[in-house]
Amino acid sequence: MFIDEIKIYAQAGHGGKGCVAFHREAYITKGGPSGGNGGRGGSVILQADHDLNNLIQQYYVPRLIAKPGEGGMGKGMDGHAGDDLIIKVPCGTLVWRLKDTTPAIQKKMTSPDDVDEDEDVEPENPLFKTGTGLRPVIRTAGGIPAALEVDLSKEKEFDNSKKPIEDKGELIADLTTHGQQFILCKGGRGGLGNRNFATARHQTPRFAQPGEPGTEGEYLLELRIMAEVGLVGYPNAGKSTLLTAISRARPKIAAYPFTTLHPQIGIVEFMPDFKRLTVCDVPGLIDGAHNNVGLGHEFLRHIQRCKVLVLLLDMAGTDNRKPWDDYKQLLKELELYDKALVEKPRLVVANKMDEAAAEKNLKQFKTKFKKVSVLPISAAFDQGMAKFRQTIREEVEKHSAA
Ligand SMILES: Nc1nc2c(ncn2[C@@H]2O[C@H](COP(=O)(O)OP(=O)(O)OP(=O)(O)O)[C@@H](O)[C@H]2O)c(=O)[nH]1
Ligand SMILES: [Mg+2]
Repeated sequence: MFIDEIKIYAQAGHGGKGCVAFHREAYITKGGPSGGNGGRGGSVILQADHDLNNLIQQYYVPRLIAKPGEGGMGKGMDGHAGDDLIIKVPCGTLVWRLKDTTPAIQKKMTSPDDVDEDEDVEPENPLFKTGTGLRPVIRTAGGIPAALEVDLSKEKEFDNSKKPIEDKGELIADLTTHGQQFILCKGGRGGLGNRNFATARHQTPRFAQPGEPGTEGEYLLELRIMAEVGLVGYPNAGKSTLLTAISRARPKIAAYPFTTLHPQIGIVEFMPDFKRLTVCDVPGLIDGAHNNVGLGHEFLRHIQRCKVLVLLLDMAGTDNRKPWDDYKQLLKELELYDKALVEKPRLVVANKMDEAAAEKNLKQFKTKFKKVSVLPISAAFDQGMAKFRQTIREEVEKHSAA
């Protein structure tokens, strides 16, 4: 299964709560407060990894929940921090924030300027504030709940259905290079223990801070493969055959449409300078792909990052189609998906030139599109491969420099 778009829920760990304790030791009277601090909660971190090629892990584990921090303890012992949850995603993953479900109290604490001062609403669970900051303090006695209570019955059920997501929300990260990390949800701070609140006038503070909640939210991970060259064409045009001819990728090749069901990447190596180019073969497009006909045009997202597009035409017209109609239709489908795709530098390649009808069709094609330069090849018979490799390299270099 190839997953290139997945909705996930992530939640960072809650900070551990501070401890209320007093030092107790023989012959030491009034030992003073000794409650340790709570540990910070673990964060949810996304890390780009070039060994992965799709988001299948997140399909099976769509809830990413980091560990909470441990509470503080007596004798001045601080709690352990919660472990960060590091999730590996393929290079080329975009992260969209669908919905921010960070608790209102935490937002209020982190951005005090945004708080509307006129608003005089009594909070549901009253919390005391310390003089040193805006962080709440709970008393261990007095009947005030230690943390905000969450009514689970009001929570919407987590839905990870395959419905297309119309509103992608806000783009918050683009993980492109191997090892790049992004903190998706930050763990909450641990609360301070009561020994932090001892003053000359108040030597026995019987309160400590609760930990802060970590941030949480629903996110959309979208993979857009990082390839320099994208192969676009009708089914059976020979895209997979071409990829096989120029690289060591071995996608399935067969004489029926939609042999390739998901994008395939091949690496083309150039000697003697060991230059490498990545080429992406996307499933075939047909008329009306933008209306989800065939495999639809959702796979086109994988060529959005390509520097150069190769429009591969079946010049022999083996499926009783005309190459010039294919060319026009392909451009139309690209434009309907994203206008930026037709503005990308492109190379028109005529495949199956070994077939009898191809030569005649190519002549006709050239008379119809005088300005379009066409590169004739025969991928199955390795004809024109050296020229094709050289051309894509030149094009990529030309457009990388710019
Ligand atoms: N005669 C001839 N046949 C070719 C050539 N290139 C590919 N073919 C044939 O065309 C058919 C389709 O090739 P594929 O490479 O699977 O085509 P594709 O564009 O990847 O097709 P989809 O994956 O379905 O989109 C196969 O039967 C190939 O053998 C060529 O240069 N000459
Ligand atoms: Mg194919």
